[in-house]
Amino acid sequence: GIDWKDYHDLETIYAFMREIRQKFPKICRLYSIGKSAEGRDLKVLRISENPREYKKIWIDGGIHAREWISPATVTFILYQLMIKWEEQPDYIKQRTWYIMPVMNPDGYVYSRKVNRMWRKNRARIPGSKCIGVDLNRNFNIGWKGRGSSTDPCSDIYRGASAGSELETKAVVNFLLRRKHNLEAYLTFHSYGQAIVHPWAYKAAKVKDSAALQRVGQTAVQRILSETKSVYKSGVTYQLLSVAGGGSDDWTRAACDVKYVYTVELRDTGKYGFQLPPSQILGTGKEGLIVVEAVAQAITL
Ligand code: 0X9
Ligand code: ZN
Repeated sequence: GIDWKDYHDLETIYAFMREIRQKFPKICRLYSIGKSAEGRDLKVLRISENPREYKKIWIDGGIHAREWISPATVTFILYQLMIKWEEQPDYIKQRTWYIMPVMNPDGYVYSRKVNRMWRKNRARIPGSKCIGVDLNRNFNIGWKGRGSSTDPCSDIYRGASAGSELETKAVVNFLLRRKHNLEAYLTFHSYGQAIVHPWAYKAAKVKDSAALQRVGQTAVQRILSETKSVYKSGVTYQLLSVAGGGSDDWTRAACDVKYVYTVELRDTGKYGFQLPPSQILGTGKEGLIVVEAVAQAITL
């Protein structure tokens, strides 16, 4: 079974999602929102006591295969929300949660079994010997812009066209059909310890930048006092770098979501993507702090 002492296989993560649904059948719904390039299910768990009314918060992880701490953190968040569901405050309970721990299951499996440093999905690229598209360069926003590559052998290959990938399409279609009341989009990556908000594809600030910065900074402060980790918050373009085709920018623009954050989890480079399992719990807490700060900021 699952725990947060170690990283787990895709199968263990998917079994955990099924277990949660079985334990809370009245409020959970498990979707397969499509198939990956290699035919794996793309799974999303919905948790809601009132899906018609409550505001929606989306959380995803595992866009990038080698960032193992991301699915580990998202499953930790899911577990923490559910173990004390009845005692949760209204800003947690009166929400509709969509949780997708692994957006790129093929890449995750490949990173675990073959190449630890794999980043992209595992789509075959016609006319190339190289494999894989960077899903976080494949969304239809600033897609032809800077920060991505047209070379299929590059780790930041943007794909043949915007939204070309099955994984991207599945998420895009799912979110577009649910954009009503969608208030937050949180996507977990590693590493760098940063909580960033749009835009990434251009220098301009998003119209709610002040509110986004305030909530991001609240999370930064709480993390500092609870785990002593130093995170930064700011605009992606400035704090990280320019890049088109990201899931965060796309959701902001296409679904009109206010609270959009990309969270770069631990660490700051000592272990990088190969974060020791002993740091999963602490990092998971940091992810949960971000989720709680955002949920709290949204009016009921
Ligand atoms: O470059 C990325 O996709 C993310 N960093 S990572 O090291 N995990 O690959 C940052 C994503 C920030 N958002 C966008 N670039 N849209
Ligand atoms: Zn990433």
